[in-house]
Amino acid sequence: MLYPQSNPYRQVTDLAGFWELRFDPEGQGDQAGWANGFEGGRPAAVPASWNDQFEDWRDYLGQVWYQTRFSLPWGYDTARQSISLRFNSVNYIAEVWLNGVRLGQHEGGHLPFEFEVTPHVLPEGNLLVVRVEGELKPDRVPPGNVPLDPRFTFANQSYPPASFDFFPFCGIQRPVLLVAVPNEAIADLTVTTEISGRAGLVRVKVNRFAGDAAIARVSLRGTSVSAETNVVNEAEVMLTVPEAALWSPDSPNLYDLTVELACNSATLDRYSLPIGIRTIRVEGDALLLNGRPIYLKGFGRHEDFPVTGRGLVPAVIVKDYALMKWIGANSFRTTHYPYSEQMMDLADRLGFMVIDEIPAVGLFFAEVGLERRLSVCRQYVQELIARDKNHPSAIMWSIANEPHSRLPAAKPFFRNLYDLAKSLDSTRPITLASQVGVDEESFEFLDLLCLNRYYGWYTQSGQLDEGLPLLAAELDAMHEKFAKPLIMTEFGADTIAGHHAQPPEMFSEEYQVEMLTRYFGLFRSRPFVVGEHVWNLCDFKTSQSVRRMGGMNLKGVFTRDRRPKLAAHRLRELWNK
Ligand code: BDP
Repeated sequence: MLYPQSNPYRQVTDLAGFWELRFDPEGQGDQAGWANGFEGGRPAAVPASWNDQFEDWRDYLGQVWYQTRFSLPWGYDTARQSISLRFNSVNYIAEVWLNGVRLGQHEGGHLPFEFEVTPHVLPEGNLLVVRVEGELKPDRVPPGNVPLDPRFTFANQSYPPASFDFFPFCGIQRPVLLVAVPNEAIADLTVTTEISGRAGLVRVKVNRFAGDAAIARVSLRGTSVSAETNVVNEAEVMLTVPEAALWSPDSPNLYDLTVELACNSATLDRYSLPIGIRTIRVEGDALLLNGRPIYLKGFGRHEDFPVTGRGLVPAVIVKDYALMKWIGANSFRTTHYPYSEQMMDLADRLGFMVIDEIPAVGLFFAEVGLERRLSVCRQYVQELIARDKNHPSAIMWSIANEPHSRLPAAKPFFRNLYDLAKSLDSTRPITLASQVGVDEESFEFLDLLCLNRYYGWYTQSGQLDEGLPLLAAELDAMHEKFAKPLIMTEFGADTIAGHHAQPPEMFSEEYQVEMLTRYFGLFRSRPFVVGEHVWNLCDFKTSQSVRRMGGMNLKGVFTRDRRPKLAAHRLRELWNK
């Protein structure tokens, strides 16, 4: 799935703006035919979550209707082009109508979907209606409203009752794009790279929508490297780049790959894609980038900001990368759902390694709804790999965060997802972030271990002296049992900015510093630990509960408005040593 772009053969228009929105708690819109348009909407910004835009619907997750009108921009031509609508992210279920024609629906909040609209779109006065619904349900992923069970404490005690620890923001949260491509367009590109001596080998698979035989010319701008092949539906070429400038966090070199499709000397289509030449693999106890051991320093994060909720805010993306660079991080995990395409593009450009996670947080394995949860997760794996497979920054797939894996059904569930992911992409390691550690049976086949732990916080509270040896013992036990490298994907302490204590006490800035410093010391003494991701880059909004003062998770090293706590300065020292 190629991200839309504009060039002499393609066109993309962002439908961002003030749409109209109507909350529909009684479900009257279905009977009243709001799919054909409705009166009485209030202005709502798209893209953005709806929750923080209004003071009267913050916790509402039920049905809402959005609508907007648009004209076909100059240059769009339904006779010669295929026109589609692409939604980058709508949480959670979206159903879409154009001019009263139902286009389809999509489940899942953080991955793109599109509908072809060529036969339905008018030159002027198009009416686009989207029904969105974000209820928390046990058979959705991520789940919510899970029946009472003491093991699922977030679900028991929080409002809204999510089975995960971040606010369940809803709405049209990323851009909606009107896209035109030529009828015979390039449908997809798949780029994989290898290193041979000092050369880079770039394999490019070209897929086309229907059309007569054409020639695909593949080249790297600024080099003399190119190749061409005949293509009807699918074809592959291999480029050899002598003296290749590899992609890595220290030097995130990108090449501009251009694919041009031509027939009888007429160019039909062109697509340009920044690519990085790099390899990533697990060998023994090490994670190797370009054949050399690499250590991940960074964070779990959230797409979260006041007022816009989980909406795309490009300035916040730039700011977060600036803070991560300043502090010395080289990586992050897309906790707990895929981040925007824009975030991934900048990771490529700025040199961040990304553990790319599907939105499978809070998974549980009770039989009811299990099959449905699996099929939704399979859909997520397919959509994520289709979206992000060409990013050099995406170094690993994560197929879950903290599943409640103690039931026997967990292992076959993850085996299924692992096999699917491997069949779609054999080049990247696959993992999950575990809360059951040594009992996570799926680590027998997953490529690498990821562990989340809060010794000195949720357990051994306030007693790092007690907690650290337990963590050490657990790391060793996991290494002993699975003999694979391990990334510490979460650890941290809630910290009230400006609250101080000596001796360090929970919630003080000093305690966060003390905990992170001690954890780091432990990781350095275990060579099989290949990464440390602090929880969290910034404070972030959650549901309300007794564990979340002000409906906030305060484990940020920066505040929600991106100001450093003491720990930010400490991490900067440690990571820049
Ligand atoms: C872990 C979860 C993460 C939470 C964190 C915490 O993976 O989403 O926010 O704990 O409690 O269990 O702060």
